[in-house]
Amino acid sequence: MKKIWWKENVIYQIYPRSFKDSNGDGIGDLRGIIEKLDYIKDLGVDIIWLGPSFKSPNDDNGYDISDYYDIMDEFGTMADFDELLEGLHSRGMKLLMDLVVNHSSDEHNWFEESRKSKDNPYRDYYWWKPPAADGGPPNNWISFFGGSAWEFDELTGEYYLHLFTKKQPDLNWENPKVREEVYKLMRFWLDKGIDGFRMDVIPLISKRLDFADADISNFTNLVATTYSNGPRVHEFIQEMHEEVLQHYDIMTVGEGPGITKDLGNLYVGESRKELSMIFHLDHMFMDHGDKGRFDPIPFSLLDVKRIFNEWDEATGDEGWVSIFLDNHDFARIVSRFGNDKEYRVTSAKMLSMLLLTLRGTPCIYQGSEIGMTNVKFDSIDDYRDVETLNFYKLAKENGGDMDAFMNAVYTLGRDNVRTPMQWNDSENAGFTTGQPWINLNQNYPEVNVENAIADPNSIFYFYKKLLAFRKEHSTFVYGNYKDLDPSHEKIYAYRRSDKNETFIVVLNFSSETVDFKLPEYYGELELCISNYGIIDGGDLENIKVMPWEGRIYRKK
Ligand code: TEU
Ligand code: CA
Repeated sequence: MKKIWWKENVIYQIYPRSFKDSNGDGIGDLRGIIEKLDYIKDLGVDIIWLGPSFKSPNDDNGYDISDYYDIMDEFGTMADFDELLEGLHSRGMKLLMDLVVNHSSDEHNWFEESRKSKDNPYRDYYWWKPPAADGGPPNNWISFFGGSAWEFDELTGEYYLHLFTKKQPDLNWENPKVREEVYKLMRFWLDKGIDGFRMDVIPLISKRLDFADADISNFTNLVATTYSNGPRVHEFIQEMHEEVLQHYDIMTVGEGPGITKDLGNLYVGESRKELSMIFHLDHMFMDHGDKGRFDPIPFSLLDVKRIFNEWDEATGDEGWVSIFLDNHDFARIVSRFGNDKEYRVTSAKMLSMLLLTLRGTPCIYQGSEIGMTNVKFDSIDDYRDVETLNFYKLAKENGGDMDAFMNAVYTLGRDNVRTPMQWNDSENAGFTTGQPWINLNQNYPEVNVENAIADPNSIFYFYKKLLAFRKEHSTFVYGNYKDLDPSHEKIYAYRRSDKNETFIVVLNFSSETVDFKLPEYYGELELCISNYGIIDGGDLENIKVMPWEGRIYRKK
């Protein structure tokens, strides 16, 4: 297995719109991030993944780009960007930018040209199809954000494809001119000195050219079988590697909706010359029912363990993944996997032990380090996420159970992770002096950075300690992984070991005290870390694992 910096580092994801507002317009911006660089550095992370900050009408909060060569007005200027990059590099940190090239904004000049006429030179930058015989959309594909994946355009009497909102037309990667445009914009940012890209929905860029109707009965399967892993996806990414990626000392992480574990190493295998790693999403989609996110189904710890075990097995030494438990698209880590009520602090700390000791490059989402939780706004009018609002409208139109729908929004909606970062207990948690673009979580007087820094037992200092511990022991990076009790319904116990050291991690995912006995006895063990403090020593015969307790033992 190759040893390299992006396997050893830890990523911290910033959603710029919600991180820190520096000019009082209620919207986070790059200068706000610059103000907080010392805070980020002090936590002990290495790489910042910066959410899309290019010019955008913000139909999908920056994932709809209208100019790839300039900074979004709300976020500041190119000079601000250059100062942010310099501020990170001078602190020994790196910057990943968010490459969103499966689609652009409909306000990009490429699309404005493309829609003008059928023979416009930009027509084939996108996917245009005539109406079906019945005058309707060319096929039955549905958007991630509800409704048809096709939008009719009067002027030329054809439909265009958009797997996301109708303001996010899919780019046609079959067109070599499109690919050249993408490589050119990638070089522009890489030549400014950025350290790599997070690649938005990269497995979707190659379309199945028959555009045949698909089985749309289960959305997760539809993504895996019809939208993702298309016939030329590896050819395109290998060409990108050949044309751009191989010429820079950078890392790339592909967001992989639809990439199943058997296909993972085709994207990240060392010999593949494609991507450094991927975010697989199986543990994010596991509670999505047939109709997707707002049709939730229960999940258990056994599901989580099975997914991580199968992915670790499939990735092996040939590939690499990034480990994450939340991001700007999925519910808060402590609310979804922990207990954000009476065990918020304890379970948030326990979850950080999972996030930072599994095999892969960990990615911490802003606010996880202070235990920020899901939110429940009073009215749908308080919600901002286009996905939530689109599906709300559809549910209403179809006479859906709106209480059930709102419960799904409270547990799985994306605005849960987009409420402003909570800096202190002043108005708007110190995020803005203006009217925030989205309401805050009202627990900010208690849950905020200032309180965390003042409290030696805070989640923040636990993350900081764990990050340092991980840096001291390369076994957590390069060591192998083995689940020690896959069938246990409350305990997640695994081993990380290599020729240097052996660590045993024991995590209790329940509110009960659990009597636990390690199936494979390891003799003398030293208890290095527990979120309950160091309460006992090595004998693992019948330990009592407290509610939401996490323990890391080291073999003496
Ligand atoms: O997300 C696409 C994706 O597959 C999942 O994150 C999820 O399906 C999505 O949130 C819809 O439920 C990426 C970005 O992370 C997301 O913020 C964008 O909305 C989307 O692509 C389109 O660019
Ligand atoms: Ca601002």
